[in-house]
Amino acid sequence: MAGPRGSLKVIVTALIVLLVVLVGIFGYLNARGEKLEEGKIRFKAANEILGEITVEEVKQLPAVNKKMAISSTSGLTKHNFTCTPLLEVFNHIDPEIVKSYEKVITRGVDNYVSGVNMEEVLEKNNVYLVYADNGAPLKSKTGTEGTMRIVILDDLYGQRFTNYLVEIQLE
Ligand SMILES: Nc1nc2c(c(=O)[nH]1)N[C@H]1C(S)=C(S)[C@@H](COP(=O)(O)O)O[C@H]1N2
Ligand SMILES: [Mo]
Repeated sequence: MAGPRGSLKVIVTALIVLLVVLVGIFGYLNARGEKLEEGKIRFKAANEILGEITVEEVKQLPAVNKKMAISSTSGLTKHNFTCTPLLEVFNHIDPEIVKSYEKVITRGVDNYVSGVNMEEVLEKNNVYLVYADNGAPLKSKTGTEGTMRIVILDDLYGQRFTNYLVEIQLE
C-alpha cells in the first residue's frame, strides 16, 4: 500500500507528467507562432500581428503588368511581372498603416531581410508585390506552390527585392 514513500513517488510522477505536458504545450504554441508559409504574408508591428494576406487575396486587388530588366550576379534577366502596388495591399489590411509607420521591413522564408521606407511605398510606380512573371505564377523556394516577392522599379540591382516573402514588419 502507499506509505509515505509511495505517496512521494506519486507526487513526483505527477509533477514529471505535468512538466512534460507543459513543455509539450509551449513547444506546440511556439512552433505554431513561428511557422510562416510561402503564399501568405504576415503583417507585424512590434509583437502585434496586424493581419495576413494570401496570394489568392492579393490576386483580387488591382493588377498591373510591369516590364523590367534586373541586374544581378546571374547577369541581366528580363521580366514581365504581374503585381499590385504594395500600397494597395497595406490599404486592404488597414488604411491607417501608411500613416502610422515609417519603415517596411520585408522577410523571406529563408530569413533574407530587406526593406523600404514608407515614402517609397507611397510613390507612384515604384514598390510592387509580385506574384507572377512572364505569365507564370512565382515558384516557392521548394518549387511547389505559389509565392510572392517585393520588386522596387527604381532599383537598378535586385538586392532589396525580397523573394519568398512571408513577413512584413512595420516600424
Ligand atoms: N528571399 C531572398 N530574396 C532575395 C535574395 C535572397 O537570397 N533571398 N537575394 C537578393 C539578391 S542579392 C538579388 S540580386 C535578387 C535576385 O533576384 P532573382 O532571384 O530573381 O535572381 O534577389 C534578392 N532577394
Ligand atoms: Mo544580388
